[in-house]
Amino acid sequence: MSTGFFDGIEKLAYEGVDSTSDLAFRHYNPDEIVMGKRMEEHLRFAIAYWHSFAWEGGDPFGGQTLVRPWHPQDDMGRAKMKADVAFEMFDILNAPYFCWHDADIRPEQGNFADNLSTLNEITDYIGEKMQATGMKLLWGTANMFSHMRWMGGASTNPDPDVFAFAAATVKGCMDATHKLGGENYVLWGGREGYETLLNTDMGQELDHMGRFLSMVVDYKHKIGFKGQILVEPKPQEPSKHQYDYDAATCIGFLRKYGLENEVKLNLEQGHAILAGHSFEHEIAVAASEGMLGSIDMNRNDYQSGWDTDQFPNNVPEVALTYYHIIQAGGLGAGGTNFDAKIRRQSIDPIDLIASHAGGMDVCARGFKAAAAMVEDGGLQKALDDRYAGWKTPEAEAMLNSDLASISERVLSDGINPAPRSGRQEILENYVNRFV
Ligand code: XLS
Ligand code: NI
Ligand code: NI
Repeated sequence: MSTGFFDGIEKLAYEGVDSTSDLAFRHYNPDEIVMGKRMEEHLRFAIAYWHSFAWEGGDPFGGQTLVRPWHPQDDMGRAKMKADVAFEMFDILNAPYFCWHDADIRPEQGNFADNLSTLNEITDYIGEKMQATGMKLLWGTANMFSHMRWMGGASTNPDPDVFAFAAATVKGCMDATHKLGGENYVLWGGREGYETLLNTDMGQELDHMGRFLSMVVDYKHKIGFKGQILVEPKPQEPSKHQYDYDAATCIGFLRKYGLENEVKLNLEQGHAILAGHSFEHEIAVAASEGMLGSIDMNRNDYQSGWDTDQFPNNVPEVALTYYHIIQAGGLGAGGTNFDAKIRRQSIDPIDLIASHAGGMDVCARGFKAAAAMVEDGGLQKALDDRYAGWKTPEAEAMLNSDLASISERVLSDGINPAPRSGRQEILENYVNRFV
């Protein structure tokens, strides 16, 4: 029985590029075969529960603007209604996956035992809905940043009782994710960092965070969870400085604590921008280490400098993102999670649907452009050409040589490198042919 929340909105269909409907796909056609596989299986779209169903429209200067029948979110009955509406939206959008934090799906109880029992109850309820619909869980995670108990950090909190509460919380969320067949478990540390070094022992906090993550990995093996464990880099916001600053920082952290073969990265477009990188930079860093796990797709406002979590709207940027993902072997067990929210003035149910439909279309269009570039091979050819010198026996041998021998060879052969064009503009023009 429908909740009626989306009354008047039909399940979206692929109508092709000429469609003028606000509620149709022009580019996302799940069954279309691209590079030998259905588009749905390449993109693995997921809907983030928090932005669409838990966020009430507040910003740092004002409170709630979104008025929903499942508000106030402090009651189990209304949490179930929220789940009913969420599954109606998943169906309308024809999205195969979703993601949650514990705090998105169950009401906060103020103590661990009740938080756990409500989480178990609501995930049983959600599990039945997954069974009935075929909907899948891309990842679960714990919200260890909103409630005041986390204000000084979760695993990095100076208070060991908060560390304990965090460990118990993550155990409960991992159990629930495992129960629902989740394909990944994510840790993003919004409060794992500091507001001021004046009150922070960074070395001790990093050691605690490393130990905590090792316990997460141990527990994954203990319960036989087959999904990936992912950490999500972000440089700041809400903390002034977050320890999981960017992909390179996270990789260094994982290596330091011996977790590089156990944990991969969930990379987010807006977080890359906050860290002063492009999204493809972060993907290339992770891919070069074999640590690309999944992506959170969104965009930031380039003028405001905040993590605005808007829906992606820039096909050329998205095309380069997927180009690097395809080059890295695809998303694997990861997916494209819309960690994106409507604006606080977008108060109607239709805004929730149109925003996701547009985001899915932008991704599909960028993905198809990326696939066409990969199939054409122009960028790869230019790359092969640029590095061709390294295929010669002398060049290969040099990497196992030493400075003195190399110096002798430079003198005896009179080596004097000839400058070569980097061809950047030609390559940019090339990309523009596809996007
Ligand atoms: C916040 C993060 C968050 C994570 C999950 O900026 O993106 O939404 O994806 O905790
Ligand atoms: Ni984010
Ligand atoms: Ni995210």
